[in-house]
Amino acid sequence: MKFSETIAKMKGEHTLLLCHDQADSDAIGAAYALARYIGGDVGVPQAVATHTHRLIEELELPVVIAPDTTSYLHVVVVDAASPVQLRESMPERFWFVDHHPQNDLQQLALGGLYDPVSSTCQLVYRLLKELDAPLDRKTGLALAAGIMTDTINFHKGDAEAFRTFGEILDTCGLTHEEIQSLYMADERRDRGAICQAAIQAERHEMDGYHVMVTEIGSNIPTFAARALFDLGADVSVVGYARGEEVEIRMYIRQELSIKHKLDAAAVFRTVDGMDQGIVWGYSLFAGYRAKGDLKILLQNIVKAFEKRLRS
Ligand SMILES: [Mn+2]
Repeated sequence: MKFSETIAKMKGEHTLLLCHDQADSDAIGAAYALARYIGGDVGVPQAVATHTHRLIEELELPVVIAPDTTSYLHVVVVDAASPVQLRESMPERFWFVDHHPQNDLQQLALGGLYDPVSSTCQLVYRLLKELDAPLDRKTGLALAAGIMTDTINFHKGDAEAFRTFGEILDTCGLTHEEIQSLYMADERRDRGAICQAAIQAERHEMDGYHVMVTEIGSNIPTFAARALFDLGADVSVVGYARGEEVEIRMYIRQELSIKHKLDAAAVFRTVDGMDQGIVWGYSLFAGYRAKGDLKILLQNIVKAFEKRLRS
């Protein structure tokens, strides 16, 4: 049976659309669109990512924190690649939709849709199209937002991602600017913090590549890392510390990642001192969260790149 038919059967039944922890827009967008069609709840294990708050507000979406997965007839996990990302909310029986290059959930799932494309949202769009489901404005906004996030604002992406984004704009009467405005740090204070982080950034040149490292005073390291990346960094690393809590985000340019066989998440896992926290991400982006000393961790990240790019 096609997974779209499975989805169709869930319609009207008590269903949970479960995102990975620190759900990003691709997860929330996919979950929202499916929830809208099926009529279910959207949940996350602990929290959603800061950059997704605006989208959630726009969608007026109630997100269930730490949902009781056993109380649902069906659980569909979206945009998650491994059980670790589901924490205590790891369901016993679940379906899944995902696009990550590696996925350790699929062998545990009842079934689902797996295709290592650019975003989960484009897979959900495929499903809804197969079902001839109507695409309202909010569903379009949700899916387009997810595609924008996972293509890193169209810095990368397969043909389907671009095509789907265009189709959504067309069908739902949306504009690129409307989707983009969900991600602009529209608070003047946040933009100031990003500018300040950029000014203070250290730039290391290694094998002709620009490795930029900085700290930011607001808890928006992902935005800042993306801003440095857009500025021209081949590797952008931004850390944020509040007391002992440390957040670090990193983007790596694809060309560099291929040339030096670098996987952002794998790099983080091997940096000195970073075994203490949680690492997530994939080849071109990684996130890190833990208690620790930010300055030392950032120095160790630089050292890790020195070792890899200069050898
Ligand atoms: Mn994704």
